[in-house]
Amino acid sequence: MFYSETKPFPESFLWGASTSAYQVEGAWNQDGKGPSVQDLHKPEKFSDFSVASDHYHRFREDVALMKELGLKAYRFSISWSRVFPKGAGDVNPQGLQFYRDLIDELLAAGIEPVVTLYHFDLPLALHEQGGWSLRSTIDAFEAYARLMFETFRGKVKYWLTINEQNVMINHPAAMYPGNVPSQNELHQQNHHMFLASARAVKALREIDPATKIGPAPNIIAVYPKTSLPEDVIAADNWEVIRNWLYLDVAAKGYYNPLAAAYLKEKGLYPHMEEGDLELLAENTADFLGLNYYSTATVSAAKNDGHDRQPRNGDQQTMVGEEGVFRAEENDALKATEFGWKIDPVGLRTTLRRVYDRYHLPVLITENGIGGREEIAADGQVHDQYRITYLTAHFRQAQQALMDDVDLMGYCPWAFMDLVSTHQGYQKRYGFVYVDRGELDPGTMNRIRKDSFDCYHDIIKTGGCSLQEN
Ligand code: BGP
Repeated sequence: MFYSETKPFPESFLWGASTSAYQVEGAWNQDGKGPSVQDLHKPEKFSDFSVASDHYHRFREDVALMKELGLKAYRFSISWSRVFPKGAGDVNPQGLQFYRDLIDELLAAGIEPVVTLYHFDLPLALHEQGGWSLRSTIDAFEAYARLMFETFRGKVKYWLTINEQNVMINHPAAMYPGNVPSQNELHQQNHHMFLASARAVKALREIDPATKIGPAPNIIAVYPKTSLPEDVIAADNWEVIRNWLYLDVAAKGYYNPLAAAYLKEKGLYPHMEEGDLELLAENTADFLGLNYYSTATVSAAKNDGHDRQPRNGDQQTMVGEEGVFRAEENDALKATEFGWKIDPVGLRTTLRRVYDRYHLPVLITENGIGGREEIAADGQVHDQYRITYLTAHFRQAQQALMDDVDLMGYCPWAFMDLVSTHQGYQKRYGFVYVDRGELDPGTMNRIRKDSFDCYHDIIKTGGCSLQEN
């Protein structure tokens, strides 16, 4: 649909940027921090998370750059094991102080903190006891969330519960170095994470009722490969299993019936205790965060032993499931150098589908493009490909606003270069370049990329500069 005139972004729009604790902070064992599951990763060719972008020591310089960029919001996560080194029990005062200082620095710079409680970095001590397979981890999460809500009452207005719970269930390898749980166990863990989020929502309503909270799953529109009705229904099925299972619990407070039918058919429906469904029903989200990078294209399963392909996928490279769907290439779309399909219109489609289902405000908590980059001879970093990617996506977000989607804001991934989940610093995402090598920490100097200036202009003009280029 074409509109005769482009409407501006609202004044209150949260122009933001994202990071997560373990990918950016470093200082993995300093000032009393306990290890998380991510600290077990020791890749030979890629950076681990021990130093990362050294944000822990340089956060004031980084916040000054955020202010210069013009950010209205900064979405980051708290490292649970920096605050509770063993996940539960004793609090690490220095860990808590780091987040007090960071949040105060942001507020002094006029930047709204949007804080994720848990972004892939379960405290190792909890993991070793059984992690999300145990209901005691729900109690630990609630205690952690309560402390955060009490500590930052009146300062943080937007909380996110769990980052990409659906990715942790569908692509679990990155969360469980060396030992991926069975499908049954994963879906039991999934249920426990739903309960943990609902307990956090309940706690926030008691502690700081004016503050808003929501989930941050990875949500993408799923397309049928052809107009064959069998392909269309396969796309519907996969969209329900991958997306709506997660958002229905968070937003509506119940298991999607089709997703439940799938889980029962596969023998994966979780064990529930009395009161679980009531807890979910009574504690739903105020808004929906979503991470969007790409779309998926699928065709009907043949149930012939070959539906599961390709064998290895990541969060954006779908792997088929026997008897459910086949993953397909979308030949209409170009891909990033890491193979993720680029689909700005898919962002508009995704936002419309989400808003149509839930009628809740939506915040884009991640979206961006990763690529190999280096400092040019002129000492600058020229990332025109990121400018092209982001401006195309911003324009589609604006179209979604015109479609009447209640879009609160947009936090591209990432504010600065950080360790990617699979490719270290070979895959960079930031507006700010971090001068470090893959294994060599380098100078850690921060360099504004060309996309920094472009995003600065977009924010400054409230999106008007998007019409100019
Ligand atoms: C999301 C994660 C982020 C981030 C991003 C880019 O799934 O929430 O933590 O890593 O994807 O992914 P990658 O680092 O694999 O390129």
